[in-house]
Amino acid sequence: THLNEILERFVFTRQLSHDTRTKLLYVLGKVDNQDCILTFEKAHFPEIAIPTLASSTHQLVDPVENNIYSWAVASVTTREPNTHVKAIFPATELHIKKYEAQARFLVSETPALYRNVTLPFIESIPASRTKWVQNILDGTSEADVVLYRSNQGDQLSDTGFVVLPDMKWNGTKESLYWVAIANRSDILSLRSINPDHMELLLKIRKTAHKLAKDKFDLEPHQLRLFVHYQPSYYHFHVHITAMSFADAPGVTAGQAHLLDTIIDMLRVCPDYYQRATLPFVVGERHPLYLASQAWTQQTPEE
Ligand code: M7G
Repeated sequence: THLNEILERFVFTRQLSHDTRTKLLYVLGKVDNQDCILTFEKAHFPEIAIPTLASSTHQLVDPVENNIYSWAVASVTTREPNTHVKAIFPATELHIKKYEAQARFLVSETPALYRNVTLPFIESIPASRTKWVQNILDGTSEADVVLYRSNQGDQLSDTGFVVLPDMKWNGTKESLYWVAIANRSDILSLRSINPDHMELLLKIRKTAHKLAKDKFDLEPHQLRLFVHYQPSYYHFHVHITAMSFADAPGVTAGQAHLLDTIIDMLRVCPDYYQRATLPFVVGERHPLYLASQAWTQQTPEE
């Protein structure tokens, strides 16, 4: 279903979350009786509209004046698009739980908790959840925006990957947000990472650095490359962001693991990610939070 049809048929149910600082709103509704999540995010001012913003400003509400200072809330109507709109349709229960406002907690995942709780959870996720990844890899979707695709040789070996704009990217240099997706689907997450993957990680890092330099003149030290633990999608990928996007969603401690650290960790301790206790931030509604709580309570400490 195309986005415009979804928008036409969308029937509002309720608001899931609204970050009034980042102006990011998630709403739940129905389209043809199936769940649909819409995201509305205020866009930055387009460069071209800036010189005429004053004359595009109307309907001042609650104006205040004090000496040389004055302010109000207004409606600024430019002809340029001003809102990023996204849809997830049909949305699953897991999507709804992900975007719903909720308390976040930190779970310490021991290897035993991983084996007993996280891995069964990952295995219970239907393959259809990463259909979008397969579509990118086989060129069915987003092929026109792909920034890099490994050559044939790499694609056939285990070191192939694709780099493309992340769905979260607004297109600016300051908020650069790309994603590198491995061709192979046997690396579930950071937990699976071992020295066999070194070549892939090094190639991703090198390629990300080169692309950012070529496209935006960004140096390696102006980039933050990281891997989420837990990710939302258990098909290995690396987030490529500009350092200037300091509060990018998901750069927080307890979620983002720097690619540099991962590469270095493999050198220092090859089986680190299999042996480590890995912390992760999780929402209270996430199945992993509930399952890990239950498991920890019924398992005596070693
Ligand atoms: P993650 O760490 O698994 O989950 O990263 P997160 O969403 O909690 O960060 C997946 C990344 O892929 C995120 O940065 C998403 O914004 C991005 N992403 C998700 N989808 C469904 C798509 C998509 O269809 N296309 C593109 N280009 N990026 C996506």
